[in-house]
Amino acid sequence: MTNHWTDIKNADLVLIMGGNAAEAHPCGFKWVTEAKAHNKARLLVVDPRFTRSASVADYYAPIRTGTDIAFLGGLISYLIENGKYQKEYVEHYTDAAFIVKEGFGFEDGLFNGYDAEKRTYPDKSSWGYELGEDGFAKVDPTLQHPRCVFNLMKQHYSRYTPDVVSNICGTPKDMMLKVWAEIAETSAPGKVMTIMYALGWTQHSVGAQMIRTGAMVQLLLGNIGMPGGGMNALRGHSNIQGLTDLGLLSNSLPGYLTLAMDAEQDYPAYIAKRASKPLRPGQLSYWQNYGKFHVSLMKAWFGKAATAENNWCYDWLPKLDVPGYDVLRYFDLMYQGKVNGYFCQGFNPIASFPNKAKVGGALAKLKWLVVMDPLATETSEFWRNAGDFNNVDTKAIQTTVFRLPVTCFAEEDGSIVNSGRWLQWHWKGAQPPGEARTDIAIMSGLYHRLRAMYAKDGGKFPDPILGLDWSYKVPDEPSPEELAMEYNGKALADLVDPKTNLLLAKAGEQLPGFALLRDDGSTASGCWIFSGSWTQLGNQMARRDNSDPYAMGQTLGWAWAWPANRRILYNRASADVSGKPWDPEKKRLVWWNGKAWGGTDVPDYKPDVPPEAGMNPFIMNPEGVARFFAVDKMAEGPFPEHYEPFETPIGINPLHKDNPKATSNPAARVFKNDMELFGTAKEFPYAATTYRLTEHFHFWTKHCRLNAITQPEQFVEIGEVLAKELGIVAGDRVKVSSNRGYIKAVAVVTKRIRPLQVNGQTVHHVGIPLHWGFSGVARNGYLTNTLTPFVGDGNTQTPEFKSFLVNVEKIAGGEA
Ligand SMILES: Nc1nc2c(c(=O)[nH]1)N[C@H]1C(S)=C(S)[C@@H](COP(=O)(O)OP(=O)(O)OC[C@H]3O[C@@H](n4cnc5c(=O)[nH]c(N)nc54)[C@H](O)[C@@H]3O)O[C@H]1N2
Ligand SMILES: Nc1nc2c(c(=O)[nH]1)N[C@H]1C(S)=C(S)[C@@H](COP(=O)(O)OP(=O)(O)OC[C@H]3O[C@@H](n4cnc5c(=O)[nH]c(N)nc54)[C@H](O)[C@@H]3O)O[C@H]1N2
Ligand SMILES: [Mo]
Repeated sequence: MTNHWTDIKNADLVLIMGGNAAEAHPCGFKWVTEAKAHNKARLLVVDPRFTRSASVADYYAPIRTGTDIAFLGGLISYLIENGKYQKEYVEHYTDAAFIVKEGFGFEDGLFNGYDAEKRTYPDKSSWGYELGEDGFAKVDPTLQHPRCVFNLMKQHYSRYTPDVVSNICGTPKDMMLKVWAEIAETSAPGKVMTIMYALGWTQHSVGAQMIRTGAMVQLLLGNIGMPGGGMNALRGHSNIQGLTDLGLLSNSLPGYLTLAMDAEQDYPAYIAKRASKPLRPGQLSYWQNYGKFHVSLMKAWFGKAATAENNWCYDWLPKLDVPGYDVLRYFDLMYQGKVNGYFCQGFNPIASFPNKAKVGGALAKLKWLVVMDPLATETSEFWRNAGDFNNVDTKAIQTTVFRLPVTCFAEEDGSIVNSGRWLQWHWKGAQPPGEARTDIAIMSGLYHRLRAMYAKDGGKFPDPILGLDWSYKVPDEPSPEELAMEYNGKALADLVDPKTNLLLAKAGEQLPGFALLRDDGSTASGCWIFSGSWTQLGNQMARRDNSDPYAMGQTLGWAWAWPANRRILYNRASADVSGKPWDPEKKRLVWWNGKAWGGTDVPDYKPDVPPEAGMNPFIMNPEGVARFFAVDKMAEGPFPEHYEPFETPIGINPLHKDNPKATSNPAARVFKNDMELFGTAKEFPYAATTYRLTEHFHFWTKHCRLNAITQPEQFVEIGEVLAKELGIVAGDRVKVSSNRGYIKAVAVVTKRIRPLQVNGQTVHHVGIPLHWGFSGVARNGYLTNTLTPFVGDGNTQTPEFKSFLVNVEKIAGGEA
């Protein structure tokens, strides 16, 4: 989230699109209710299904799954054509005025530089700003230049007329225009919309671009950095925000630092590439500090072994030969028989990843599998024949499975980062049962054994394991407190301010924040963005002061938010160019008081830089402003374009009928054997989408009798019109199949899913909850991911769980 849960109460308009917060985030949804009750906010929901969120909305509009870029691209055009954008904000705080290089272009659904064979854009050199001789980007503040970002964007989305968009999305035109018109009202400087989204946007082959389009709308409306505004990703698992913060993705390092590619063996070049110099005069470009964060991380990991002479152990870090080893890639490698062993920690991939047959087949090729989980998951029993639910030949599977029972979060102390980036300390609520041990104890045990083996036998590359600094008080199980202190970081030598000669921190002291981090080896910090969470004053995450002096819900004394206890990112943009809040009465967040920036939040800015200095609010970007034009950051192009899901019910992209290369995301990675497994609308005519229910949490709660009682049996949802066509009534058993397999479930026939008119045909949706499986105390069922396609988003590789094709048949003799 750019903002946070409590702040939603400050919204004038709430758009829930690409998620179902009332059901999947029922506690956080309270703040939508607050906004409605106390701020007269309106709630709009755009979803293929009339959800529990929709049931309490002021207005609901249906949309065909996978078409949000068209819906939002049309909105961008509508806002520009009708002058409904926050002009001052767009001119000063975005890249609208920046001039794009001459070679940049877009034709037949593709940007320039495409290589169809590789399915990528290897040459993105023209996806950038034109630079002047001074090295700075050229701008035209009058927005007249034909190649300024604003005009290119206007031109790009001029194709997205209401008729075109309605024809793609299936949203009736009047409903779509009603949603657009309401959203457009928040272009007034003091009026704010928040966008709440989750998997309805992320789980598509164009998911990251859907989110970008949402952010572009928010920038046009001047809603980023504002209280009650922002782009708010509602995170899933209780600590999934912490997972990304700590760099647990295969290509990241803690604090959103990035692992190097193979070609980046040269350490200074690795740092220089990430420490971008400002692209405009007077801008901060905060990533210039990259080297300080990186060296401090290396000091936390490798201690004394990391020295200036050995480039702080840079050579010890792995380098990537491909952009990332995401789960899809790894399972593909496993499926090819290229993986011997797999540690599966708190993850149930045969249930949660697409194409169960492929995931199960991959696990069967392993020599060994270790599952660390409190529960006996399907993954740990993938070899067990469970009849039609898991039809495998147990004898043919040779994988040795080790099951290590672990504690769960409620059985240990620690911190969890919520969607709003708050690190909240929690305390153990119960003793772990039986032989369960903590993840920390198991991982430490593994480390010590590996280390002993490397010390004894040598091996190919023992240095990083032998050189790791493991000076914890209890080496067999470092405490959560000690680890949290390590993330925060400490001074390794006395830190003196070079200008004033004042002592900033004594050697050994916890640091007050990341501003003190250095690249000379005198500081250590395991995750720079967490610096400030455990200072000399103690554990800031354990704070529970909810006083709110300005009644703006920022509660700076409650827990601790990264970065720097700042609650709303980019909050300098909540004030106009002169430093005054756009709405000084109801939307005051930070402002210039004549001497400094301050207010109800920690300013996301240099506190002593006056407005007239011309430093812009988006200090992490070298431009200083926010980007409509993504330069070369996105796989499929600088402006989001609508592409169909890989399994499309209409077979073509109505925007690019004559170019099949632009039907679906041209830059999404597809493995060969998966391409062949995509189905077509001829055999599988219905658009399917999968989702969760309040009563269950993924695949764990079927181990719990109470949850099993509240939602006892696997079902699928189909609309009344389709049910009638297929002769299905509520309670019948149906078979739902895709080109990868089938499931059988009870039919729920509902008015909540209506047929949509798309490109001259009727598109029906089928809704499939994901919670059932072949383990646990609930009535067994089929794994929903038997059906889903093995393809991910072009940037994140998040699977396309939300848009695929199925057929539905009534099972003979399966009458209610
Ligand atoms: N009770 C409960 N709560 C949970 C979870 C749980 O299992 N149970 N899981 C947690 C986790 S890990 C996560 S990630 C979050 C997920 O939170 P959500 O993303 O809110 O959960 P989903 O049920 O997957 O909802 C996605 C919604 O998107 C809609 N949708 C599908 N395709 C499209 C599309 O193309 N466009 C639009 N606009 N909408 C679309 C679906 O109809 C559905 O209503 O929930 C978390 N909360
Ligand atoms: N078709 C379809 N598929 C989906 C989705 C969808 O919308 N549609 N959503 C996707 C999303 S967003 C998600 S997040 C995934 C969820 O997929 P998974 O993460 O694979 O599913 P969970 O059942 O949440 O599995 C988490 C496991 O962690 C265990 N666990 C709990 N606490 C601890 C602990 O402290 N330590 C350890 N080691 N284990 C612990 C639990 O017992 C559980 O078995 O599913 C994805 N799959
Ligand atoms: Mo999730």
